[in-house]
Amino acid sequence: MHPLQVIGAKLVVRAYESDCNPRNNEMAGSLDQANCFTRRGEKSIFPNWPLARCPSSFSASSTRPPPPPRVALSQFPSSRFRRFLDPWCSSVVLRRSRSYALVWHTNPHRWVQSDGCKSRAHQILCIWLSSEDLHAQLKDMIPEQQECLKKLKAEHGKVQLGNITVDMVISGMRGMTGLLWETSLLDPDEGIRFRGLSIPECQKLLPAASPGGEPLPEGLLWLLLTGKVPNKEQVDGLSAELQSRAKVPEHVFRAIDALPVTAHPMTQFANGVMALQVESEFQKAYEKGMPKTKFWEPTYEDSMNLIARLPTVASYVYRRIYKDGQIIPADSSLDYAANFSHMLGFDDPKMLELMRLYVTIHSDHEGGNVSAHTAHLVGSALSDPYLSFAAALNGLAGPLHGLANQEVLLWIESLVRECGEDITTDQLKDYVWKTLKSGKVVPGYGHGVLRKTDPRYTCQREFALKHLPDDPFFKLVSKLYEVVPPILTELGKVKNPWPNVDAHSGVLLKHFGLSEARYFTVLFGVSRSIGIGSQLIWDRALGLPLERPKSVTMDWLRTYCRKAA
Ligand code: NMX
Ligand code: MLT
Repeated sequence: MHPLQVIGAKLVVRAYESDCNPRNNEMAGSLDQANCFTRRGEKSIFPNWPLARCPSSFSASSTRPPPPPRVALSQFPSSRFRRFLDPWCSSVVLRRSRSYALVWHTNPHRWVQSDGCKSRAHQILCIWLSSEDLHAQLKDMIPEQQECLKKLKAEHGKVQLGNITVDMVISGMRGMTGLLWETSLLDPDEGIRFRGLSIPECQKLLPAASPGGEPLPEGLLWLLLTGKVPNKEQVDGLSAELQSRAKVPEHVFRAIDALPVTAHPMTQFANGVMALQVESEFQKAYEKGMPKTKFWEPTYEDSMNLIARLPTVASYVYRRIYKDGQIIPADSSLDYAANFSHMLGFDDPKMLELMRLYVTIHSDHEGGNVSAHTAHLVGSALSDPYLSFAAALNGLAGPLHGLANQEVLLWIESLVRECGEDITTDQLKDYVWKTLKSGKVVPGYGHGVLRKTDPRYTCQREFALKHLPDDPFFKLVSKLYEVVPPILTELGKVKNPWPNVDAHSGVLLKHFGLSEARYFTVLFGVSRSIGIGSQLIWDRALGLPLERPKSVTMDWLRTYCRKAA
């Protein structure tokens, strides 16, 4: 392969004679392609690059640098670049940033005459990752967003957003605006918007595995982090980057194995996440000492590594508990969600599509929900993303939050056990009332913010109508949609009688064979890492401070109200 050759449709390689600084030479190809510049040289090959960054084995004064050692090109963020570089056999990365990588390599096919002897051609290859690279985009965006926040604070810092009532203080801060959360916003009637895009808009705009398919969660990750809709190449690059980060250290599995196999899957999963923390880049960098302006960089590394590694940890938990510990290795040809489904043991193409949809829609739900808020709170103490996310998982494991998906399927299964599958509307009503009268909530219904049917429920319903319209459990879920809201309304106190995301997810998974309800919240957790990880990066990039709201006692409230009256 010759360096001047155009490789595939994406890589443009040009011979380049003088300055190879990619920042100064935006010459090859379009910006949404990865541009590669090559420069040949036997000596004085580093006029523009700091020598301190070169391998110690050679310097600018060397007439003929020794061939660089063979290095694993796994240091590259994308397997595409690895594939591209492999044919040159021996290459060494001289300098690597997120926006470009400068590589010294020896071309085994090309010999040059120099100082009277023949040697292999050495070349400097500069790969500009440019817009293919998420980190580079973020780096460009951050100063601008920091300025926006500074301006907002300076110009509007004293503007009131509402009154805090005693009710709000007593009732779990409901309706109190108190958090900055950039990645998504929840409207009580419309539902979630990810960086301004509704779920149907995401389904239309985000790249899919095949045309017309469900969005790839990698695309959503890109959107949450940058606010921009990525193209397919960018999403494929991100898939490859996540794959290259996905290796889970052995001790994580041993940490999970230390728990009884009967431990709840969420306990095993959270334990695995805590074990992953051993590799935190943020913790290492903080211990060494780093300026506040750099905090976001190791947070990025940790968040991306965490997101990348969770499917392996989560599927290990599943296979350990339910499949006699028979682990299925990752398939690097698959995207993030499809590979997760594959490692769990489900390869039906429709299940892969379901997993893409599932991971996308569960990823983020603005900042005030228990899991996201917990991560934000813990992260505000500069606890690293692993610690923050493990804390979030423990909140997600509660039945009023993420565990509701487990509760819904168990509740429906117990209904079927009691009344059979051909249940009448009256039987269904009786069952709902029986649940309420026993002091339990109807799982999957109601919400702290939403006041209409959750659009996440609606898109799952549409998925079911398309792929499994005759599934008996789907039919039951549809009947419950007719029966439950009027009953909850009749109860008088329920602010939102409509179904939320958890009312639907279980029956879809069950249809494709993933029927172990106790495991469902782990799937929710894997997905939630995408929203939480993205926001943690922005928390650190924007320099958000320690979260520390004021609390008061009942006595304080009484005295205050007496004085105010
Ligand atoms: N079944 C029975 N009672 C309910 C329900 C329900 N589905 N939803 C709300 N209520 C009750 C609630 O318990 C409260 O009763 P009380 O005054 O006796 O304490 C009353 O109605 C008022 O609650 P709301 O203000 O409507 O709801 P709140 O914001 O406090 O709670 C949930 C929101 C989601 C915790 C609540 O609706 C619920 O418990 N739903 C069932 C569990 C569930 O599906 N959770 C999943 C939420 C989504 N997620 O994935 O996290
Ligand atoms: C979520 O996805 O986090 C739930 O819908 C709960 C919430 O938003 O409060």
